[in-house]
This record gives sequence, C-alpha cells and structure tokens, in this order.
Amino acid sequence: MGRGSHRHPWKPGGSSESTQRIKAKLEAGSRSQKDLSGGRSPWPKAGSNAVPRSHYQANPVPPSLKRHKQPEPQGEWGKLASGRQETAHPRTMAPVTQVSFVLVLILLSLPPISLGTLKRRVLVNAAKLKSQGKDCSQIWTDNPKSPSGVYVIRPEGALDAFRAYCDMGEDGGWTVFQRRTGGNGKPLAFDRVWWEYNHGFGDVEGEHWLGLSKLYSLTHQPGTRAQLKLDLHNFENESRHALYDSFQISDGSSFYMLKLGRYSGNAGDSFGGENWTGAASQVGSAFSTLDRDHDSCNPCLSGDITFNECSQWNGGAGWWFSNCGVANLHGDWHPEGDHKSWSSDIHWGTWSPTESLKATEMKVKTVVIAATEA
Ligand SMILES: [Ca+2]
Repeated sequence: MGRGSHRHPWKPGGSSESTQRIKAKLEAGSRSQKDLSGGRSPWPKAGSNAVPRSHYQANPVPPSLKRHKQPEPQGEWGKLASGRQETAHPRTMAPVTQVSFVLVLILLSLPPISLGTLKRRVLVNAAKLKSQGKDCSQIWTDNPKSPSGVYVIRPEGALDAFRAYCDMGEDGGWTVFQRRTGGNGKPLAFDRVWWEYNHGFGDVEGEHWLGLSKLYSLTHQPGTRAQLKLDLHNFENESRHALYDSFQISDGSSFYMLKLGRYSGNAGDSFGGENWTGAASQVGSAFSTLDRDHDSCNPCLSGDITFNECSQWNGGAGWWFSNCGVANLHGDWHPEGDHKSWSSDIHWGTWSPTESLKATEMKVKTVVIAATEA
C-alpha cells in the first residue's frame, strides 16, 4: 500500500506491518488473557464484511485454561471407572467435586504466604492510603506551597483513596492521569486490555495511566467543574499544550465517553479534529481498547485497506477513537531517529501529524462552580 493513498499521513506503508505486530502482541501477550470475562466476540457483526480476528482463531482456548482440563480416568480411578460398577453407577467425579479439585490445584500452585505477612500487607496499604484531599486541586487551594509529587487523594463520591501525582507549579493543582516519557529506554507498554485501562497501570511517579474509573470520579465531583490540560513535547525540544475548559467522561456502563468544553492553547484541537479534512471529532466517542471496540469504524477505509478496530490499527492503544480521529497519545513510543511516519505512534494531528512525540502528560484540575454556573 502506497503512502500517498493514506488518509492519515502518519500511517506509512505499514498497515499490514502494524496489523502483524498487533496480532503478534495479542497472540504472545498474557495481558490480553486477563480480561476473560470482558472479551468481545471474535466474530464480526452481522452484515460486516470483515474476517474473524485471527488471534482468536489461533488460540480459541487460552493455554492457562487448557491446563485445568479434567484428565481422563487413569490408574485406580480408571480401573474403577471401567469396572463392574460402571454399568450401574459410573464412578466419575461429580461436577462439584471436579470444581473443588481444580480449585485445590490452583491454591497449591500459589506461592506460600503466612497470615502474618498478609496482615502486614493489608495494614501497610491501609496506612498508605489515608486521603490527603479530594484531589490535587483541593490540596493546592488549601496550601499553594504544596510541592509537586505523589499524594493520596479520594475524590468526592469515590469508593477508595488512591495515589496520584500532583503537578503543583505556579498554575498548580493538576492531578496527572497520564504520563509518557519513554521510560529511560524502557518505555511502558500502552497496548493494554480494557481491565487495565479501567484500573490503571504503570507507576504514578513515572510513566502511567491512572485509570478510567478514577478519572470518572475525578471529573464527577459535586459542585466542581473539571478542566483538561495536555502537555506535549517533541524531539526538537519544543513544547505545546492544549487546554479544555470543561472535561468529563461518562461512567463505565457507557464506556467512558469523552465530553469536552472549549479549547485553547497552541497545540491545536486534535480532539475536535480541527481543520483536518475527513477526520471525525473524538468528542462524544466511547473509550476503546484492543479487546473492546467502541469506535465508529464498521469498517473504516484507509487507502485500499478496510479495518474495523482503531485500537489494533494504532498499536493496540486504548483511546477515545472515533473513525479513528487525529489524536492518539497511547500508541507505541519510539526513540529519536525512529519516530517518523509510524502507524502506531504518539500523535496529536494538529501539531505533530507525522512525527511521534517524545513525551506527554494529561492532567485534570477541578474548579468550584460559581453560583451562576451551577
Ligand atoms: Ca469498530
């Protein structure tokens, strides 16, 4: 496929290459097996001309489940099963016994842990997670001299407190919920399944994604309006930002749809698809991951290639894809010299459409709603 035929200039003749890499990730990665309960059907929707996803065809049953398949009767069990009693009362294990047998095997395979160790871990975690405020904005408002760093916060309405990095500069009070830096040569992978994007991954002091469930609670605190800021950096040591004066995501039952207010800044409004012919806005889009397709491609066309899933088209990224849109900060991180014209890169189409970005931060700030606004 030629480069000139692509709608998106950052997608090189690598769609098939990208697809192969995603397939390899899906086949090799145990992460994708974590969300067994949430996996979509591997088969295309009715009316679609897409083929079934090959990774599911290749591994219809995860190896970890195959391991627990009930063995055929052997030894004494086999003798009993094939003996005189078989005709009248077959000596097979009852279903409940089979489940217990498998549970015992699983428990025996777990590493040993003493009750004392377990208690210490619970106590330490409980002590660490004493909330210091509802969010970084409240901590900063109460004490503007608070330094940047990791705090324990508990947004109003959240079930639990959690750790988050607070950006407490001059315009402080920002709760960071995404950071990418390349990880000093060991970049954090962002090709993750729904469960991971929901709960978060990485280290809040370094590269991380805080988690959609936490982001929901941060943007739904009574009496406040959340703002969104994105700080973007390229390999030429240039930095730009995008600011949205209101920001909310819907709850998990509607797949955390993106809601944004007015844009300002110097990076352009890529979420809104500003000045980008043929690119649909991502505002209003639900969140998709490599195992959950909530995008608008059913299918989409790029050159002579059709595809249904923007996540797999973009390096396995979890994002608010439309069809697919021009913003994606969750593609593969590429080092300098290897950051140009990749199909699965970190791109913000209104500023850096053809070069993968070096570093990004996404952060949320809450402001008290004025009486006239409430
Ligand atoms: Ca789709």
